[in-house]
Amino acid sequence: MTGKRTLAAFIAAGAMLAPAAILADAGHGVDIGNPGDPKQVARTIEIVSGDDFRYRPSQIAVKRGETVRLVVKNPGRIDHELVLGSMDDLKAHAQMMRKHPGMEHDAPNQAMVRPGEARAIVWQFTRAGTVGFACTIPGHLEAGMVGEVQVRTR
Ligand SMILES: [Cu+2]
Repeated sequence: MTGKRTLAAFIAAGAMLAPAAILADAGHGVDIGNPGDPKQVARTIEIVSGDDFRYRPSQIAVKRGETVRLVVKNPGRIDHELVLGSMDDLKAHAQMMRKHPGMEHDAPNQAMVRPGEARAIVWQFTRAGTVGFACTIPGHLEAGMVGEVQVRTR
């Protein structure tokens, strides 16, 4: 299980590794795509993060190979984020965040949005299937703050 392996690697390494290096590993076991070239963006999709621990929309569809700009907006009063990854890796990430609350991190597959902010992820989805996304701030994923990108071949 990739999620378990990621978590185990983190525990083995302790907090010595730069968080970005660990988090950049999210999605390694499952091919979720790769950071996109902003010049290749075909579409912009807005996703609103709600203080009710829901994304709107929580289900989006893209074409395989498509590069999209996901703009994550936070109109609420508490911090949120959106991390792209396999569900296993997202759950492992959330578990790590519970152990290390307040950990600052940044990687191309995630956007942290404070109240009133909007931030973009430019991503190319290269494999048909499902890519998950979640808010890994402690308690949020567990409350249902998850969504899915359906990557279609046509
Ligand atoms: Cu959240």
